[in-house]
Amino acid sequence: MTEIVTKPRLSPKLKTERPRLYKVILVNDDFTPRDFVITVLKLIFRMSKDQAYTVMMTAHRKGVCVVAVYTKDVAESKATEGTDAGRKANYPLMFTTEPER
Ligand code: TYC
Repeated sequence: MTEIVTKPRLSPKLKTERPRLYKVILVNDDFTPRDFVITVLKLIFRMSKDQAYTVMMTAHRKGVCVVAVYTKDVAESKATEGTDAGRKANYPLMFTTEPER
């Protein structure tokens, strides 16, 4: 009978890596009213009126704006919540997610 010999791992992984973080990105469109975008940012992303205005205007001028950074699950559910809020009101408002670095 042949004996099975397993080699011990030479360099065991000692550290637990931090989970990769994901950006939530607000995408501009030509139809969603500015005030509606601000309301969604305040409700879902807990932003102040001023923060929400700045983020909305950045997306409006540049096409996109990073809203916040979360773990994958949280980023995806917040992006879906924001996009759904727009859809319910018949606006094409869109949030996407993207891994950091
Ligand atoms: N561009 C829209 C308007 O002029 C406002 C807007 C800003 C919509 C940011 C979406 O992500 C957005 N009514």
